[in-house]
Parts: sequence; structure tokens; C-alpha cells
Amino acid sequence: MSQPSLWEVWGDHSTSPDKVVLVTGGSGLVGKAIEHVLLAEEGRVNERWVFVSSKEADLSDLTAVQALFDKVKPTHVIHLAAMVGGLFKSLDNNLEFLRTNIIINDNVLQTSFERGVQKVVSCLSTCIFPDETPYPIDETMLHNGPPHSSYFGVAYAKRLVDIQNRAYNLKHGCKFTAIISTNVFGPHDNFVIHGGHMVPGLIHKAYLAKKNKTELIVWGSGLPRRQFIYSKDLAKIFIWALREYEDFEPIIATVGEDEEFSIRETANMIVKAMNFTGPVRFDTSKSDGQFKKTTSNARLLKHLPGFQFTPTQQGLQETCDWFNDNYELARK
Ligand code: NAP
Ligand code: GFB
Repeated sequence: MSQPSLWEVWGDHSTSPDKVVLVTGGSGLVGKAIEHVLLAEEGRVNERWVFVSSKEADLSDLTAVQALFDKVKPTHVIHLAAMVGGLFKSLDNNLEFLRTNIIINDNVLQTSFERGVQKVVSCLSTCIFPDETPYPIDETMLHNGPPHSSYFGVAYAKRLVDIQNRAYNLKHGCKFTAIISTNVFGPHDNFVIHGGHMVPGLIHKAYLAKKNKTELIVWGSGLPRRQFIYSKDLAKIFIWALREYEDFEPIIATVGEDEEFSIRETANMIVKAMNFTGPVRFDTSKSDGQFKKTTSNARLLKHLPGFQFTPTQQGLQETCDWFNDNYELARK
């Protein structure tokens, strides 16, 4: 989707805002949801939010990161930018996921420290937790054992952010923390079929199957289980953490354990939302990946009691409607 490399929300509101928030990865699924939620807020606060894509600065290049921070002069950072992909991209590229994300994260955190940023909220993923573990998984279990082999590269790179946050806090008192998100979906996702995530990939496949009157092929057995968070819900959690969460301990952002679905159930919800009436087949020659990574949202709800998650079927309907309406422009 056509997008400037840097854009602002409320940039014209104040010449001396209380906060200048830099959002790395602003052009992605989560970044666009944060922008959407901010624009829908009632009453403007004294903040300037600056969103950037990779076209503004390649964050794997330290000099580019330093130049970006000198240009934007952020007081706060939401750090979303990463090498991102689904199971099948990860299986072939663990080395690249490991190295690229280690470099990006180190560049952003060290530059934030050097430039006196007051708070950084980074985005981690529930794939970083140990594979062999009691359930539900909570934040205290993060370093208890190896992650699933299918995404050890991104998992270890992102686990290190938690270690870095602790180290910057102990050494310099920095308020660097992280939100650990379960699988996300929503408008502006990357709907690429090969290499992307399951939900946007299946939405795109269902679109093509409907158009071409072919079967819909779901990869794997359909038995693995996942929790999903709608991107606009995750966006609200990031905005809250940026404004109000003062600790460096990470927080898991997920729906409840009772909102976990099998891939088969999720595919059925997508079929319904896309109004696809053709045959659905499971290709069991394809990998299932991790069976499940059921996480607890108890710490999140302790801070945000009563937080209302969008029901998964409703979020999927909104996402499918967005994809149908924006097919030509969507990333795919
Ligand atoms: P996305 O839609 O693929 O967006 C990725 C963003 O990162 C884009 O804005 C991209 O910029 C930027 N980016 C990538 N490489 C960069 C680089 N070298 N320099 C600067 N920017 C770069 O991904 P997303 O789903 O929003 O992911 C956001 C965060 O959530 C990531 O940290 C991801 O690991 C985490 N997360 C995602 C999921 C999920 O299911 N999607 C689940 C858990 C956690 P361009 O647009 O210019 O390419
Ligand atoms: O979203 P996904 O690729 O990643 O989902 P993870 C993989 C699961 O969906 C496997 C099944 O069980 C696949 O067999 N699946 C069915 C499909 N059809 C499809 C399809 O068309 N495309 C894809 N991709 N899968 C992610 C990590 O793991 O977890 C991310 O890859 C991120 O990096 C996220 O951390 C939280 O859910 O296995």
C-alpha cells in the first residue's frame, strides 16, 4: 500500500509536546493499527506521534538509526520493526531472523539509551517461550527452556530484548520494556501466501479459491492451536503501556486461554467471513509447526481489568472485509 516513509499524528497540535513518540515499523500491521486507534481517540493529548517505515531508515544500519533519532528527537519509542514472517519463512531462514533482529534491536535500544529516550516499548512474540512447558505459559517462564525448533532464530533474538531491557534498567535505570504478543491479525497485514502468517495467507487463498472456483488448501493437519489478538486491541495495549506502564518486566498480550482455536476452527471462521462455499482440503504433507503456545493474560488484566477483546470471528470478519475492499492495494 502506498505510504510515505515518515508521517505524524497530531504533529501540528503543539510546538512543545510532552511526548514525541517514535513508532518503528509504523507501516506494518501493528503500526497501522496504533495509528488507527490514536486517530479515533476522543480529545487530543499533548503528544506527537511519528511513524516510520524502512524507507525512512534501515534499522539494521546503526548510522541510519542514529540519524533517524537525531531527526525525530523521540522522548519515547514503540519498537515494532523486525524481520517478520510465518512458520514456513522461519523454517528456511532461522539464521537471517536471528541476525537481522539482533542487529535491529541492539541498534534501537542502544541509540535510545544514548539519546536519552525516557521509555521504549518493544514488541516480542509468544513464539519465544519454551516449547516444553506447563500451561498456561506466563511471563516468568520466558527463559526456562528452548523455544520450538521451527523459529529458534526469531525466538532467541527476541528473548534477548528481554535480557537487554533488564540490563539497561539495572545499569542505567532505563524504562525499556516489552509487550509479548500472541499471533496478530487485522487490516494492513501482509497477505502474502508463501512466507507470511496463517490468517492473512488463508484469507488470500480463500479470496483466490472463491474467484477461481477451486478448493481451498489449508496447510498441515489443522490440529495445532493458536490464540489470536486483533491488531486494534494490541494497539490499545501498546498505547497504554507507552503512557502508563512504568516497569521493565514484559507483559503478554493475548486473549484468554478459552479463546484458543485449532487451525481447522480458524480456517472455518475465515471460510465463513469470506463467504467461501467451495471444498476445503488439508495438506498434511506441510508442517504443523509448534502444536500450541497457550499463554496467560493474567498480568495484563491485573493492569487493565475489564479489557474487552474483540471476538475472533468479529475481528476476522472486519479483516476479510478490509481485504476484499482493498485487494489491489493490500500487501500480498
Ligand atoms: P509487518 O506488518 O510485516 O511490518 C513490519 C514492519 O517492520 C514494517 O513497518 C517494515 O517496514 C518494518 N521493517 C522491517 N524491516 C525493517 C528494517 N530493516 N528497518 C526498518 N524497518 C523495518 O509486521 P507486524 O506484524 O506489524 O509486526 C510488528 C511487530 O510485531 C514485530 O516485531 C513482530 O515480530 C511482532 N509480532 C507480530 C506477530 C504477528 O502475528 N504478525 C505476532 C507477534 C509479534 P516496511 O513497511 O518499509 O517494510
Ligand atoms: O502464522 P503461522 O505461519 O505461524 O501459522 P505460527 C502456522 C500454522 O498454521 C501451522 C498452519 O500449523 C501451519 O500448518 N497453516 C495452515 C498455515 N495454512 C497455512 C497457511 O496458508 N499459511 C501459514 N503460514 N500457515 C508464528 C511465528 O508462528 O507465531 C511468527 O512464525 C510469530 O514469527 C507468531 O512469532 C506469533 O503461529 O506457527
